[in-house]
Amino acid sequence: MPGIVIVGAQWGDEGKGKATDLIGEHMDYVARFNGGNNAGHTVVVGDQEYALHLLPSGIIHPAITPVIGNGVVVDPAALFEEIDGLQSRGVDCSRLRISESAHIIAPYHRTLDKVTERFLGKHKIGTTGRGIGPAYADKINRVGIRVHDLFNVDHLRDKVEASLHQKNQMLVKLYNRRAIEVEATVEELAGYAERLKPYVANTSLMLNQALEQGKNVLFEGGQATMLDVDHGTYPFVTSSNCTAGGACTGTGVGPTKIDRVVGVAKAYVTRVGEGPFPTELDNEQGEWLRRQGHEYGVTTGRSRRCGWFDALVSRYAVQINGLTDIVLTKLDVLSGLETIPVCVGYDITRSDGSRVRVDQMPVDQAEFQSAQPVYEELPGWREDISGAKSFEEFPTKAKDYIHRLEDLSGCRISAVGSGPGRDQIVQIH
Ligand code: 2SA
Ligand code: GDP
Ligand code: MG
Repeated sequence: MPGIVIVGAQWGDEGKGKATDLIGEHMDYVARFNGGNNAGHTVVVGDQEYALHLLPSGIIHPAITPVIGNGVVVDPAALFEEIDGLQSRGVDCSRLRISESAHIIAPYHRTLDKVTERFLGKHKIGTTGRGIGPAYADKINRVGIRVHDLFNVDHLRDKVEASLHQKNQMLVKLYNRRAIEVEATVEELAGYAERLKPYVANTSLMLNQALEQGKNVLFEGGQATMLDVDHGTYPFVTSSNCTAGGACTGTGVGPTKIDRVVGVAKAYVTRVGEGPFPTELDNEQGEWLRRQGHEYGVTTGRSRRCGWFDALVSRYAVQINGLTDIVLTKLDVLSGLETIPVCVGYDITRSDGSRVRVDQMPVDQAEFQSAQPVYEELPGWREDISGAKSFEEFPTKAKDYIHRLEDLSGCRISAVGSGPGRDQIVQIH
């Protein structure tokens, strides 16, 4: 009864969509457990490229049941737009099941996301503007609206009133904006109910029963370890648990049902949005990585910040997620470099002003902000590896690079991406 979790091992966009699609081929269910339509997962099938946001990557496989778990925040407008887009390309979405307990992103969450970012000014997070943070804040504040609330209008009105009461006072008094109307919001949300209904299910029960019957379930993480609200570079994080533990709370499946945890890591590192990034290359080399790797946001189109592989980040991801395997993507992007720097330590400033060298992730964010990378230079390779079909076909220096990252991370690398295509991945173990 394999339950397999896939998580991002860095700051996102590592190629989780592709890894999920690959492993998902052998799965019966693919369940999203966190985030919402802030995610952008790319799946390339032949000459077709699919950009998925809220829908699980497994939706592309006709034999898989895609699931949106209770830990996800669902924007109904974005959901139907994505379903319509896929269906117009011949992808059947009727198998999708959505947890009745998942929280809803209401129009006011999107408004608040943008207003908050504007008011934060230089302290802004660089969010995707999809209303993710405000929707999760309401969940924690216990004034959220859940999927099943949409099916009873009186009940829904009550919830919307409770949710808007404090927000409207803030909008009017603090931000000098117009109050959000309860009735218009209720009308809009209730308007989605009929179309939503056939998709809604008790997904926790469904997944637990499936696992008991020996079916295979893949838990697909959105965003990544370093963006996790508890374990990431707080406050420059998203508002959900993107790490492996989130797979359990975000689907209602217990940890004893999880057999493997796969972390997806790029052969270098990227980040979008604000926040510290020790190996960032704010220079021509960073530009080169961005160009070679086509590093632009799938959801917002923003340029991704690029930098060298950071072994402290990957070691931390192994620890926080209990990774059993790493899938290393985009190794092809590094072809042609004379040498490749890999970060093996940080020089950080402690609160008393002293400078020390560390080889573990600092928890104190002021220390992390001060981190200067310490590099080990690994030899590069010239050959194009995009056509490699087996590990043996990789140049020796590429193999050495993989083995060194494996040693530094403390986890086996079980597959390596050699290009964006569905079959451009080489299995090692
Ligand atoms: P939010 O919108 O509240 O989740 O933003 C908070 C931080 O989380 C980051 N974040 C992401 N980082 C990488 N990829 C993401 N998905 C899209 C993609 C991003 C895009 O796949 O390319 O298109 O820009 C994603 N979603 C959230 C975000 O940048 C903030 O730092
Ligand atoms: P996700 O958010 O982790 O699913 O990743 P994204 O889809 O946002 O970004 C990863 C990008 O890298 C996509 O454009 C993928 O098509 C692409 N990609 C994935 N694996 C590889 C690889 O091994 N090599 C190359 N060149 N591109 C890859
Ligand atoms: Mg992405």
